[in-house]
Amino acid sequence: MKLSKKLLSTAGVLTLAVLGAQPALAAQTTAGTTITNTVSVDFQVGGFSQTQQSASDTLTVDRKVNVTVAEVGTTTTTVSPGQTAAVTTFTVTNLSNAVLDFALTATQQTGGAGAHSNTDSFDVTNVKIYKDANANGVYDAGTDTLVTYLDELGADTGTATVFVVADIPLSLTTGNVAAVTLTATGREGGTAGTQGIALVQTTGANTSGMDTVFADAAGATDAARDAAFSAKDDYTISAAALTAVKTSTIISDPVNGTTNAKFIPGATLQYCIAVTNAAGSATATTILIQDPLPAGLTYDAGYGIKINGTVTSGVCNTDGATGGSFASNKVSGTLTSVAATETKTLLFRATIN
Ligand SMILES: [Ca+2]
Ligand SMILES: [Ca+2]
Ligand SMILES: [Ca+2]
Ligand SMILES: [Ca+2]
Repeated sequence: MKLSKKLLSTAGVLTLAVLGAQPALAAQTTAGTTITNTVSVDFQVGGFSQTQQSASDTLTVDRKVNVTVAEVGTTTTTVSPGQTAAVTTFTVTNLSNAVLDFALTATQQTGGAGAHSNTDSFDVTNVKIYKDANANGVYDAGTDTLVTYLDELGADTGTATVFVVADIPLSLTTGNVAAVTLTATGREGGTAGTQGIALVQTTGANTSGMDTVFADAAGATDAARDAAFSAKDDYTISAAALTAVKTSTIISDPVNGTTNAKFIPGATLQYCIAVTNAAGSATATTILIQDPLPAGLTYDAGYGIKINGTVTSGVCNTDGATGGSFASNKVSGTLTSVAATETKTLLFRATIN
């Protein structure tokens, strides 16, 4: 703070008027601003006005560095095993009274608390950070910008939306969690288009120039007053857990007909492949079933293939729709979808040679 003062005459009657006083402002005064405060003193001697006296004080507003990072939304990002470009979203807000750059890092952890009362159990891969270039709050591949820092984020609540985008490995089961932490670290604004150098806090006494004070709080993994702030979000796996059961049932034979039929040559039997998805699972879709017909059997083309049928008390119903195909001695069919706890079937018939 720079002080310049003039001693005032004390004779006579003093009338004080503060000139240039500012009302309280909601917005923070920009760092580096000089504030000059001038006082004037009018007085009389023997009833005659004397020469006005004045004094002024000039100070330089110092730089308060403050930043927050917050997860957008309040829930985990639900993902499928093998999903690519899975997105978690954050906002970075510059609460400083200066335009600053913010270095961005996305880190993972091994175990420990995630962001939503859960526990980290795997790592995502191919982690990248994007800025929401078109400011629509949604990650747009090819439009939003791959970044390592936010350039020239405006003073006094300048904000940017940042996406952490990652791939999800296969072979993960429902409920697995990968936590990610986004950290934004304030840096000098430098020039536009270039990341500024690290900020240095002014140690010791106030100086006449623009000092720097770190005023940020402690976030998820950073400390208070370190020019950084961090927040967690996480990915949670919702996987399908399919099991298949294959059964054969005798329908008829050429001697007994349908009563007490046996697996003798010429007998017709029915195969049922029942696919079940476990409770709590994601719905599985486009479930391709392929069943090569073994030697000794002839496919019953007259009966055909029934798909998306049901099972009652462990017994396959013949309620599926005609579909699927038989080619190269192989039965194939695609079940549209199997939701959690649901069972659907593919059913066909063959005769014993
Ligand atoms: Ca992890
Ligand atoms: Ca966008
Ligand atoms: Ca910059
Ligand atoms: Ca901090």
